[in-house]
Amino acid sequence: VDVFYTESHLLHNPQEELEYGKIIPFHETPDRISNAVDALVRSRSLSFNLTSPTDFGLEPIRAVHSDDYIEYLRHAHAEWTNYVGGDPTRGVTPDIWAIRHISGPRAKPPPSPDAQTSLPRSVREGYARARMGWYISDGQTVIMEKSWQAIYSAAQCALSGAEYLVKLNSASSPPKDDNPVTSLALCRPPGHHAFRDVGAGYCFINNIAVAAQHLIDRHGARVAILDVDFHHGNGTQSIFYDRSNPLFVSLHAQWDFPHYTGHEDETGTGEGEGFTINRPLAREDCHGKDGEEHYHATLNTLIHSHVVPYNPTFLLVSLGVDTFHLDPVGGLGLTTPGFRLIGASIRAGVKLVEAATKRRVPTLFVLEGGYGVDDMGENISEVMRGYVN
Ligand code: SP5
Ligand code: ZN
Repeated sequence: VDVFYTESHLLHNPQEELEYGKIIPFHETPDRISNAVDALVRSRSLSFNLTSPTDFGLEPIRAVHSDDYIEYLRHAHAEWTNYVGGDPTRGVTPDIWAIRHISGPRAKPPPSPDAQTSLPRSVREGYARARMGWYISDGQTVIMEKSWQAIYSAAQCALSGAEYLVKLNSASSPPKDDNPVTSLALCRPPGHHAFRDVGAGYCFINNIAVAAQHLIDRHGARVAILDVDFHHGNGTQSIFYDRSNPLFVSLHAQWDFPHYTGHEDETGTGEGEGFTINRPLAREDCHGKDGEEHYHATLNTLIHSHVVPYNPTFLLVSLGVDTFHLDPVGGLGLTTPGFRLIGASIRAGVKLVEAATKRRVPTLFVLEGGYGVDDMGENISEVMRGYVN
């Protein structure tokens, strides 16, 4: 399995996050990826080839995110240090947030404090404070001095994984064998809580949305996104809510972060009606052996009732392994063999689409959450093993 990965993620190194009023050690740590890479390389059951991403530039990111938001991410740390008086070693840790639906249509994105140097210092300070709460919606999504480089590179990993599948698919078309066409993007920071112009839940750029949009724009793809992270992929949902391509399907824990979305009655709007599918699971229903079976049964139903009938030409999986029963942030009762089953269920669905359409369905796995640094490598590896076997 080809894996897209870069050490640039190390540049995103917050030490602490604000969690329900307490400052705690940052969960979304560099060793998540470092340990996962070690585990993949050591894996005896499957061979993983690590590849550095290609640089596709800013354009595919701008196809999903607004220019003012991208500019903010690039300058946030300098604004924090220069105007807010923030501790540069702690990084931008917002504790004010624009509640946009309350602020209403009169609320405006605050301008950059660097744009108008003739304004009084106090006004520019005000802009900088307002901006951190406008563009970031919680205190976990911390921006360090060099975070942008990691954020940008993570999106390039997802794009590279997608582009690699396009190449592989056209090289082997029509396919003679039954070999899976798949790749894995080890993105850090993750992406599925990132909106068009708001970051949240450790996410800044929505890596999977950028890859999906690129496949649609450049390759005329019909994309299905299956999100199996513990948390609802609210950013991805929001970006594509009024569209019929991509399809967005999410299976997640009920009433946990991001707290307000992911209910079954969120099904899309306008042209997108019916192309967003949510299945929230109660945590109590997912513990123990029966619980794990319940999880897999629900996942299978989603794949067979929604992903397969959509006949996607590409499948993108938001792969969070924070559903692992020992995960310190999530935890939905899944065991390591359960991750292998997730991969196998996805592959079974893909094979049905391939049989119906006589075309391969290249499948890109994009890493989202997973915080149990000792286990996540093995769990990721098991998903891939389940998929390719
Ligand atoms: C990409 C992703 O998985 N983002 C998730 C962000 C969730 N942040 C966690 C918030 C609070 C978690 N507290 C867990 C403590 C349980 N002991
Ligand atoms: Zn998650």
